[in-house]
Formats: sequence, C-alpha cells, structure tokens
Amino acid sequence: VIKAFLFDLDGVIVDTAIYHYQAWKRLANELGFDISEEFNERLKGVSRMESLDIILEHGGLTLPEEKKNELAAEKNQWYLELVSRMTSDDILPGVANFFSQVRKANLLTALGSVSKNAPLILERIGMSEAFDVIIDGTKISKGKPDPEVFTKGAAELGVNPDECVVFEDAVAGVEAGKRGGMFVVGLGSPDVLTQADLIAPSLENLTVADVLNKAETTR
Ligand code: G16
Ligand code: MG
Repeated sequence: VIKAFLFDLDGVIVDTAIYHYQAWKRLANELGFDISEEFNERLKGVSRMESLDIILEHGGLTLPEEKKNELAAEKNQWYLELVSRMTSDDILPGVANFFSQVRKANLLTALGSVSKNAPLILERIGMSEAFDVIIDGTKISKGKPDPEVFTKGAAELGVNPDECVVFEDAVAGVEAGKRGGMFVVGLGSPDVLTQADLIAPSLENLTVADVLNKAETTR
C-alpha cells in the first residue's frame, strides 16, 4: 500500500531549473564558452559541485579546487539573486490542487531535493509547512542519481521504499527513485524520462487517485 509521496523541488514544485540554467550559463560565458538547454538536462538534480565539474569538462577546463569553490560561490550568488524575487506566484500550475488531494488522501509527504537552498525557496513560496519531512542538500552526502535523498526521506517518515511514490522531472532524479526501490512518476517528456513508471507533463495533468491506482497495480 502506498503511504507516502516524495517530491523533488526544482521542476516539480517550482521552476527554479531555469534560474540554475541562467546562472550556470552566465558562469560558462564568463569562462569563455556556452551551454545549451539540452546540455542543461544533465545538470538537473545533480549537486552544485558535480554540476560545476560537468560544465568545466564541457568547456575543456581543469581548475584547482580553490578556484572551483570560488566559481561555485559566484554561481550561487547569481542564483540567489533570482530566487530572492520568487513568491507564491512561482508555484507551478496544479501543485496547490494536487497537494489538497494528497492531504485528503492522508498520505505522508517529503521533499527530496539535493539543493542546499531548498529551505529558502520553500520559505519564499510559502510552502515551508507543506511537507512532513524535508530532506535537502545539507542532509545528504550523495546527490542524485544516488537514492540517498529519497531513502532518507522514507526512513524519516517511517515508511518502506515500496510504500513510496517519487515525483521527479530530472533524469538523475528518476534514476534515484528507481534505485531506491520506489514507484516513480516522471514529470516531463517520455523521450527524456525513459525510466519512469508513469509519465505526465506536470502535476496539473495528474490526480492523486490516478497515481495511487497505477502504483498499486504496477507492483
Ligand atoms: C537541484 C537542481 C540542480 C542543482 C541542485 C543543487 O536539485 O535540480 O540543478 O544543482 O539542486 O542546488 P544548490 O546549488 O541550490 O545547492 P533538485 O534535487 O531540487 O532537483
Ligand atoms: Mg528537479
């Protein structure tokens, strides 16, 4: 029986992925190269330092640790400037409606984000109290596709992985949920999120009943 829903933040609750992209693009441009939107898919759900490593490799650069820390801090500064302007208007369509269904169904909820800025974003959009458990980048040692962020969420909620549904928009996040032994709903394109158990464009196109039905009949 499904007891808990575990939600990714960026791309599921809010579209901060665009801000990450803008900030990384600005950094790449400053270093003398560019990144495309397609390339950006590889950065979704991946931790800050791992994202930087992927970008530097793309640009053919090898830099000392100290310089890398500087660049990551610079990117985060730009990112925070964009995030600081967020309000509840930035909550993605369908989220509020979906969460009221989740509450009516008496399901437990967790946030599973590798972002160290997750609590700040939740505060900006007025959703700090919306989750029973919050796992963010400060509570984990391995980013997605490692399942840690979701298995920790399940453990803190006191449920088993096979009692959880994960909602993810990123390739790395879908993989993390699957590796954690969970039913995964991919939000986005079926061409990209090939590993997901169920796919929809966004939470706006799903009902809690549909998800529970699918998750219960798939096992
Ligand atoms: C998010 C984003 C990633 C970002 C990571 C770390 O993960 O998808 O692109 O690199 O957080 O964020 P920060 O630099 O704020 O610590 P998630 O798990 O919410 O999709
Ligand atoms: Mg995401």
